[in-house]
Amino acid sequence: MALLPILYYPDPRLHTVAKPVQAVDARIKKLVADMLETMYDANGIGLAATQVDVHERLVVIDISEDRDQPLVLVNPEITWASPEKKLNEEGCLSVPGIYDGVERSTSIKVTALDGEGRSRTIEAEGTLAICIQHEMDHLLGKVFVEYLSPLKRNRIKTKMLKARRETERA
Ligand code: K1U
Ligand code: ZN
Repeated sequence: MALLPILYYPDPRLHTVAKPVQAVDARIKKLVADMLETMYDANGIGLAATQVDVHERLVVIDISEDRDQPLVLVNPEITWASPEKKLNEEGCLSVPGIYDGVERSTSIKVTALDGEGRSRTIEAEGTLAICIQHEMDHLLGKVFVEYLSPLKRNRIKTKMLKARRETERA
């Protein structure tokens, strides 16, 4: 297994629209293992392939306290989203240190393949529903800061670019 480098906002590659995974083969299984290792190492509850510069429809999630219940979604599609929405605080491994409110459906239904290529239907609510919607936005090239006001987004962009320059100088 290997740790994969995570792209940081405002990297333009984060805005790439992912293509469907053609087959859950050895390459995808290795990518899943590497993405899980990368997500656990970064203390995240989710990671989309987009964030590691792979533009295929694949996400990994683990919202369990003991970090032992990985969920792999290949070619996920939301088939139903509740009209009821709620504002929740979100973070993102591609925008470290920034947390802000995003309105999301409180419950969703999702179809996907699992890490073995088997068909699955998932009914999610609470943190899992929020996380799936956040990760599926990544697959569409959308980062959560795009839900915020242009003023907030520009401040975040400036902060991230400054942090990157300081890291590069160190
Ligand atoms: O996609 C990502 O960047 C992962 C992201 C998922 C996410 C967190 C919170 C709300 C929606 C989606 C993270 O894991 S950021 C890490 C983090 O801030 C966090 C970790 C554990 C619980 C809650 C937040
Ligand atoms: Zn994210």
